[in-house]
Amino acid sequence: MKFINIILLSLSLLVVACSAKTEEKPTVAPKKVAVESPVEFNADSAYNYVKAQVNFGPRVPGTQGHIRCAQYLVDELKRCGVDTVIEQKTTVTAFNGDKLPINNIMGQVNKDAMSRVLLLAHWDTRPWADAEEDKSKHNTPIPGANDGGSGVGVLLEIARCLQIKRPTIGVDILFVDAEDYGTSFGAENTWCLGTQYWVNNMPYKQGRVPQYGILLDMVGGIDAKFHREYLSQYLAPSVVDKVWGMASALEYGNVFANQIGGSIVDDHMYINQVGIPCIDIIESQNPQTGSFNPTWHTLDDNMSNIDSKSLKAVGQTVLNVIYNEK
Ligand code: AHN
Ligand code: ZN
Repeated sequence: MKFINIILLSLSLLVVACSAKTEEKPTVAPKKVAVESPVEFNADSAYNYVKAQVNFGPRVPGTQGHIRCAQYLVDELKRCGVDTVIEQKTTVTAFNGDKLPINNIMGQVNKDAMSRVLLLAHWDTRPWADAEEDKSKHNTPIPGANDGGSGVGVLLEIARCLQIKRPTIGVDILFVDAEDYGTSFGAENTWCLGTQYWVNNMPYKQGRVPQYGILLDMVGGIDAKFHREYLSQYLAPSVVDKVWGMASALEYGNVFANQIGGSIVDDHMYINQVGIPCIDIIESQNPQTGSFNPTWHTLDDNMSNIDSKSLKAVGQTVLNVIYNEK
């Protein structure tokens, strides 16, 4: 041990001596520091926001859990000091004829700013665990920790951070309903019913439409990796570059993979259709499944499969993108 230490010591002295000869710079290499974050995104806080939602039970439109959670989201946005909260309530019809009472909830920060960014996530949860192998479980609602809870949890924590330090631009934090009442058999527009209603009834005053949008969907999975989702890359490449570039600068390149991923029918598709370039941060190339996170539409989508590290990487990246806008 002693001997090795002496070798290491003499080696480092040699390195110091060599570098002193070739350059005037200090011999201690400056530690590579990641981009400074104006406000620290608190992953524990985000985790607790996810847990609070899961504690309401499934947030299936028309259920008590759904009604109680809506009130919680409105109250929490207000507690975070947003300028206004808009609740957009209506009834939509699902593919199977079910009438769904829905509520799209939007909190606005700097509500009069002309320059704005839209951040969104769906807050409803799927009434069917139809990705379970055991068919007898297919009609049980999922807990929706990752699918429903995670995106909203990250956005609530971002709302809390934006109160600590106000951004220059305006930020619209939108929780869309009835994303997950769709069917794989048939038309793709059976999904994202809340967002489809929203794009046709946007509550924006003249000129206050956001310049771009970022959708967070299932961002809390264990060891989550986010590839550049295919539609996002095609429809809003500069937004993808902006977000993946920030992630890389923050040294989250291991979480935000610089590769094209699968193509997902999701809320961002409808936002793009009304001329707002919008991307989707979502796992679309999970190594176990080749697509979504393994807990997707199963009863394992619970708190034990939520990873604070994933929430942190996504939350800090998106938060810094916001602070970076002039
Ligand atoms: C489809 O399976 C067509 N879209 C999935 C979007 C989704 C469901 N995100 C969360 N749950
Ligand atoms: Zn889902």
